[in-house]
Amino acid sequence: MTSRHTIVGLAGALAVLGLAGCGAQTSCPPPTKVVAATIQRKMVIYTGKEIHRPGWPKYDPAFWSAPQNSTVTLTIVSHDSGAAPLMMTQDDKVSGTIGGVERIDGKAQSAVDNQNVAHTFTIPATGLNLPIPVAPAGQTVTVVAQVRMPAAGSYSWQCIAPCGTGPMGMAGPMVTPGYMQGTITVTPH
Ligand SMILES: [Cu+2]
Repeated sequence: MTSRHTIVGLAGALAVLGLAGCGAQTSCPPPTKVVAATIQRKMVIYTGKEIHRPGWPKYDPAFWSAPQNSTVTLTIVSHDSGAAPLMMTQDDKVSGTIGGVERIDGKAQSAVDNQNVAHTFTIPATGLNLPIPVAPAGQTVTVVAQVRMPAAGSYSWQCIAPCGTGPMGMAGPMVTPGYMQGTITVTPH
């Protein structure tokens, strides 16, 4: 009696799981697709004063990876209190995020006043644009956005605010991988 009850109980459990009877058949449905989890990525914008670094503003890390179709909660913490207003003012708008917003110190925003932009995190190929506002002097500002990863591949990002060196602010870190540009690698799984 005890063993029969055990067998019935196991069959019931398998039926609940949708596994009963599928072992030797070829017509079973494919296993349920695993939904990609939300993963966390964090980048810090240093200006060269915080720790021992050259005096160029720098995203750290500038290179990271995430699985395709995953949702990345991207947190960008900036130490930079210097403004670098954009030449194309439409670039002060948030685009390419889930919900069309970014959270600036917890508050949902769809744009940053252009005069208050310090950097951007921009992936031209996917239309992602996150304007990063200036931080209060001696403090940080935190921007959080949810981003759906595209198909597997290599995606260049860059800051499009003229925060670099040279007469136009477009030289030095702006054209140096690892500073104001880098690469996101989207992996197949
Ligand atoms: Cu920048």
